[in-house]
Amino acid sequence: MGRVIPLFLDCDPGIDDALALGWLFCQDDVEITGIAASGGNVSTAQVLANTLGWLQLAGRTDLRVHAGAEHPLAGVSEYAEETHGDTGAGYARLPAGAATGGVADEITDGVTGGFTADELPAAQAWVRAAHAHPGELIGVLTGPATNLALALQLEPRLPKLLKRLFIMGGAFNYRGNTRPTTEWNVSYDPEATKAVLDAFGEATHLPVIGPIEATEAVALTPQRLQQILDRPDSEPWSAWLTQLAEALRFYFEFHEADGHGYLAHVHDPYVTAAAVVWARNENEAHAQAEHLPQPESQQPDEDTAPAAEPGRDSSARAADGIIPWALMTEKAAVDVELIGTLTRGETVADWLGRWGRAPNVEVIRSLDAEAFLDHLTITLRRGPHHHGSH
Ligand SMILES: [Ca+2]
Repeated sequence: MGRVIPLFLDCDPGIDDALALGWLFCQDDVEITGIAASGGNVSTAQVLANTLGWLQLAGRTDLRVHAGAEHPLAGVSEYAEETHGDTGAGYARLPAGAATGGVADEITDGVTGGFTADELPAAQAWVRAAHAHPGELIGVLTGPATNLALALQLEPRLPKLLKRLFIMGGAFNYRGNTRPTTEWNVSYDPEATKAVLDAFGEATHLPVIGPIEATEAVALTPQRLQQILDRPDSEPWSAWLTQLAEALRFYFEFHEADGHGYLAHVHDPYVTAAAVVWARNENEAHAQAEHLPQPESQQPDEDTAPAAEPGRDSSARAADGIIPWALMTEKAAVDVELIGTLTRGETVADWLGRWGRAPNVEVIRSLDAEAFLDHLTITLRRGPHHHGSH
């Protein structure tokens, strides 16, 4: 196992957020330093309860969950119950988190209540995580950017303190999934996304954004889900997967009603996995460089890279700097439309450099969705290695 990767996840479970959490539970070398859960798809209290429920069901009550902002920076919340169900977890029945209580009936034997959110609010938790791991922390946003924007007000050096930020969000020159040209996370809090993108242009590694025109390719089908579920029974992971399947059943139906077919676009696990595998590749490239006999030599080439560890997915290219599973990325000056009466919340990339601004984001333009889905299927089917050792 390589170096431990400290990671802070800011999410809004949300069905594909739950998949991102599940993928993270299966990574032995990731230290989840904190999880921010905030409103967006449903209320913050409900999202908090969902997050605690998914963690409790997986036996991960060792993790710290922080309540995020109640409302976007501009103050008006719009929920999306039609997308993720009334509770934000589709048909899944999660253990009732003690944070709010009464969300769902207790469903599992032997899982006790009392798992509550950490007292520290999400914005402060971002700052604490960055200070605890200066230059090392991977930040992942799979919900609105509100908490991170608030954290930047507390600690403007966050872009320098993080190793890299990965964002699921936006739609570039593409039909939206919320309003005609907007993606949900950005549409919910455009001011927050703008504040984050403006600030993180200063980062050593430009933030990476996975917009829906790229991530929609990650379409999980009932056949894929069956491959994940077709495994030896082992608690509590089997129980976790059973509820995930219930959540996805709702998501399949939603996508079918929306004209996409009986499947689910799962944006969040891709961006989360890309963040971790990128950090892993970076660490390996550095370790490799330190052991080269000629320190003046440039980056190691792929031929001399160490053999992949057993179980390590080889579909994500190992070359330094490449975004895993991405086929094409593009660095650009990106901004967010705040005023447009029809287009508020649209992400705008200056592909031709007409603004004369330096690029502030690396945009994923296309990805190898089948390779990633293979990886996701294998990972979730295998489950966590060291469950219960925390
Ligand atoms: Ca999400």
